Amino acid sequence: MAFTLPELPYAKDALAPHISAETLTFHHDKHHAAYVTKLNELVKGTALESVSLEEVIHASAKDTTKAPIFNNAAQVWNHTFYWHSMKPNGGGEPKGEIAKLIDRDLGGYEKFKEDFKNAGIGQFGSGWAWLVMEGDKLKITKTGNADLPMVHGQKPILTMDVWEHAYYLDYQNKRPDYISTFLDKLVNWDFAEANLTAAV
Ligand code: MN3
Repeated sequence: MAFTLPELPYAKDALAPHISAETLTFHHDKHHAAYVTKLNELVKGTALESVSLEEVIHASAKDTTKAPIFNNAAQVWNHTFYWHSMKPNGGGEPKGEIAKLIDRDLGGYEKFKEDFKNAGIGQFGSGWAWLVMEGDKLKITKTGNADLPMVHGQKPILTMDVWEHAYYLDYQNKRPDYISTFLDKLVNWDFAEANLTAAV
């Protein structure tokens, strides 16, 4: 069965003015869709055609001859996770267990914001900033290109796309402004809380 492009969990204009409908249209309908199309081309007629997306990612991560499969499969997964990491009227300080772990492991919300922002800014070129569980600790991390926590023994809680295509139409070269807006207006802490519950 072919891999399919999941629908966005909200309308294209639902994150405006912070992320425009134009950005989401290009990002979901063109970029995310292209990764799905390419992945299906690459696995067609192979054993990876009939396994789950996660299995494709794990199988191809360890095999450098399968780098194109890994890159496209991981980007399909990353984007789906990213859409859910945002919501209309999101952002701001979290509540619940995630807030307790941010206090316990990351030095509190203000320190988390500073460090998460720096992870996004400090990712040279394309990639992702993440909140993950590593063992029983909450951690901020970043990955290059398509790389993702699941192949490093970490459980993803939240992600932010820092590829230029995620923000260029709305913020041009100002990646720090996009990141601040992500944190203040868009983060879906309910999604993070659900992922935390599943991870522990
Ligand atoms: Mn992207």
